[in-house]
Amino acid sequence: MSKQIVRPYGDTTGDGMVQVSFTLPVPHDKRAEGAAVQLANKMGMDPAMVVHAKAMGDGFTFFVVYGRVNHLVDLDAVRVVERDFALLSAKEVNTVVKQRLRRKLSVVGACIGTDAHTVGIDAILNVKGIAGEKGLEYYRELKVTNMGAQVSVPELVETARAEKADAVLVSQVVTQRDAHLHNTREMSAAFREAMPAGRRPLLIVGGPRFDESMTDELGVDRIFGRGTTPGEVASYLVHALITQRKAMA
Ligand code: B12
Repeated sequence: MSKQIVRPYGDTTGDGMVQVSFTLPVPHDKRAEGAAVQLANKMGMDPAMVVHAKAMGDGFTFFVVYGRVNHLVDLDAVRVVERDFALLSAKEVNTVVKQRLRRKLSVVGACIGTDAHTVGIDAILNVKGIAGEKGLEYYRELKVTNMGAQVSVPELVETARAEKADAVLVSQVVTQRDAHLHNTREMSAAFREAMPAGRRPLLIVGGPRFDESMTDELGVDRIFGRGTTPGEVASYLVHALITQRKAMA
């Protein structure tokens, strides 16, 4: 297979033009714009042009800078987590759960720590769903317990136990000081401590700023990023809890 090298595209194919945005802790004036260009130059953009600058409260300026980079992208060196399970319809999910599990599959979801961003987990769990897909509550063979926002890890473990959860779905949107990583590690450690291996529910986290390749590091079974749809999650549950488990047994 031939190596595939590409460059960014702005006005003409392969011209190397990119656009970046950032904020500097300086009031908006000419010097601030010069500072933005200096940073862009140091990032490898040359020439670099400030195309947008706006004061953001006292002493801060937001910039959009457009410029050329000389870096090449090697498509053969790209490493991503590909979907390794079949996408099933809601009907197919219900059929597999009913025929193979012979009981409802129990799912417990929450936003943990101080995180109150429930829109993402609600999109996955609530009937209304997202992107034209209904959420997991719509699936007849799934039993969903949505604990909502700011749930503590002990509360989550307790509810997972009470609901005999097959899977625990945790959302983390706030990433300040790596809160999403700390909270996820705390959660996975708590489940490992509270439940013996083999009895612990499948641990799934999701949120827009997770690196999907960090499952081992965070002690979870799967990470879902931005743009996830309920159908992908339901299909993964069937794959991990029923299809794959049966194949391994
Ligand atoms: C709406 C919103 C709020 C609402 C939340 C309301 C609610 N009930 O959720 C309110 C106003 C309360 C809020 C508050 C705050 N917010 Co806010 N908020 C947002 C905003 C505008 C949209 C988030 C959203 O709803 N996205 C839509 C959903 C559908 O997308 P999603 O969360 O990515 O979910 C999808 C995937 O990620 C994935 N997914 C997510 N979770 C899960 C879980 C599982 C198990 C799975 C499988 C998949 C999955 O599937 C979902 C569907 O595709 C973002 C900015 C932005 N445009 O993203 C800021 C943002 C997230 N907020 C931010 C901040 C800083 C705050 C505050 C700290 C502000 C403050 N100083 O008070 C507070 C924190 C409150 C708290 N304690 O958590 C920052 C976070 C920055 C960071 N690096 O962490 C952002 C990025 C804004 C910004 N640019 O600064 N916020």
